[in-house]
Amino acid sequence: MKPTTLHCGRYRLALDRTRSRPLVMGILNVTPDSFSDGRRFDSLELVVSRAEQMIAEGVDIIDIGGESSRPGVAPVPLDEELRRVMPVLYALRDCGKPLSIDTYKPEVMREAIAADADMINDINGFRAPGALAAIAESDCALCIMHMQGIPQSMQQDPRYDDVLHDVQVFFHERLRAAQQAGIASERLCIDPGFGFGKTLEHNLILLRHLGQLQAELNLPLLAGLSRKSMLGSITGKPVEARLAGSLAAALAAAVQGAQIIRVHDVAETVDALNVWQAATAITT
Ligand code: 9MG
Repeated sequence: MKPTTLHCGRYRLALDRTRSRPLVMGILNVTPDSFSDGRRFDSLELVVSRAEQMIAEGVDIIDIGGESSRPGVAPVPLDEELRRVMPVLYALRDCGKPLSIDTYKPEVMREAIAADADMINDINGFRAPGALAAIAESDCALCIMHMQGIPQSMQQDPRYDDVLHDVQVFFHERLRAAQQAGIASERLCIDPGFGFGKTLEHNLILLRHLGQLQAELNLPLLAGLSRKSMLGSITGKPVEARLAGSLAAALAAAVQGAQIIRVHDVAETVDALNVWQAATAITT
């Protein structure tokens, strides 16, 4: 039996494929390269209006991130990440959609939860000392992502004995740690971390076996493939021309059982998933 609900802070998210399409998590970047002029006040207005647009387009969760995790990008200091993320979280607090914070820093997690964040999306799988303790007492959801290495160097010759097995072992260990920290399994979802310390072949093995991963761990599965370089490797297209590849990847993940899809292009992904859902819905 697949999990049918995710306990997500102020929300209970239905994940039942017989009733609804996979959920769409919209990416809301709050990094200087998201803006042309770098002015903070205008930036906040721009970010909030992008969030409003995503809501109008049917987004189910908004993922706010103040640090780029692209390969090779330098880390952002704690105070700068807080300066980027917290005003956006305050501004969107009552927007009616669950708010996820994309961070691996326990201090950001604590501040975000105090400001009503509903989910923490951690590319580091809550491995930083104090990360699980920072969120244990709250009722936010956790997205535990697999990453080999660190963003600065993770794409330099990633290797596995058996990528599927190694990722499964990672999740078993993280789930044990979460359980020991007193975190209920209803709050957890997992993500294989496409592109995070993985070659194209590793990514494709994981994508083809997502269903197996989901069945083995019996937790909601989140997949992030939107505009990623693996799609560029397959299509030969630059990042700004990867919409069709991103939609195909979203559908491939949905077919394999992903229940949450993290994307830049919300309207197009919602349409694609709605059509897929209508065409394949289990009605009995
Ligand atoms: C922050 N971030 C960038 N890519 C991601 C992915 O694939 N999954 C999750 N959970 N977060 C991501």
